[in-house]
Amino acid sequence: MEQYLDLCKHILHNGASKEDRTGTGTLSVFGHQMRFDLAEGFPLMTTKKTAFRLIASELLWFIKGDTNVKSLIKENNHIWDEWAFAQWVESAEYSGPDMADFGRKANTDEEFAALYKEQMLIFQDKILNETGFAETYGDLGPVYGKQWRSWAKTDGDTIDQLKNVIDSIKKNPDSRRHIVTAWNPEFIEDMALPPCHIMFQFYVADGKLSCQLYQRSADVFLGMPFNIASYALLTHLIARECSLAVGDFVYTTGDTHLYSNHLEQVNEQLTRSPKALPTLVITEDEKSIFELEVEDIAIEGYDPHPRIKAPVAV
Ligand code: DHF
Ligand code: TMP
Repeated sequence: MEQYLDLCKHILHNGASKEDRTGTGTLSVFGHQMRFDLAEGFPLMTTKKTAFRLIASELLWFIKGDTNVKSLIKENNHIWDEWAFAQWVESAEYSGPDMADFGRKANTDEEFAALYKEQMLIFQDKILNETGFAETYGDLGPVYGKQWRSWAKTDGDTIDQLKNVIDSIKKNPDSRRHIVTAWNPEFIEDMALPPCHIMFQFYVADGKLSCQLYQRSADVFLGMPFNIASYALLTHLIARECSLAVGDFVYTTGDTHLYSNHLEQVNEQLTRSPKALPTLVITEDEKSIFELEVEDIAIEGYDPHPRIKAPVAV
């Protein structure tokens, strides 16, 4: 994971100051690539404790074609809550205290942060318990799961890109067309957040499966550790499905940024030395990639440095 620490240093030294949609401000570079040999270990951050359970449960949520935060919240995974909450507090039906600009204000105004926490708890409770609520406000729109599993065709039919790519890897491993794309221009405006990890391609050589991801926008401190581990896990799961060994995960990013309120945390992380990488264990032999549950997937030998908290820009 030296590559990750090198990228952080590179951005700190060479990043351009850029304003951004969230009003937080970033240091940013454009166009970057890393490569992880998955046979050398599972690339989960060791210089900062990273919640593998959340990464696995989010990936399985994509794989199942789900786009509603209800199932994530049921698994005690709250990484997508803010973007569903935004839909609720901006709706005509919401009548609580004004939550405009809640993402930024919750990080800067303590009094507001308490109000926000209270509304978020009410929201989570409604998602889990109020009939019909999650259907309206928990759905993030046609995001990853929808595009991966049921991309809408003009004739009304749908395309299962994930099933198709598995079939094509099995039938024609040398193909140069093993592609899945989440960027569907027709539906971008209906999504709670336009996809960040946009397109991935598989490649087979010497009995090994490699994967390259293009990510248009990368929050290097918070999102990137999740994205690296998520696509490493996806590559393992697809390789298992196709009876192949794992090769490289090639990670290409566009706007690659450190938020201005993550700099102290990054500097803390840079004082730490990477440790041995953990290994991935799938405890279930019979289930296909479409049937696996989060309990079937574990990480062994993970002994990271402690967690470093940072606010997420909404
Ligand atoms: N927006 C921004 N600005 N950055 C993101 O990384 C991001 N990621 C999204 C949606 N929108 C985003 C989806 N993935 C966290 C990690 C990944 C993620 C969303 C949130 C996160 O907050 N991680 C924290 C807390 C995890 C926990 O609850 O334990 C972390 O410390 O890793
Ligand atoms: P943007 O849509 O304005 O680019 O904002 C999205 C932010 O979320 C940006 O900081 C990148 C970050 N992000 C990740 O880094 N990884 C992810 O998987 C997701 C969903 C978002």
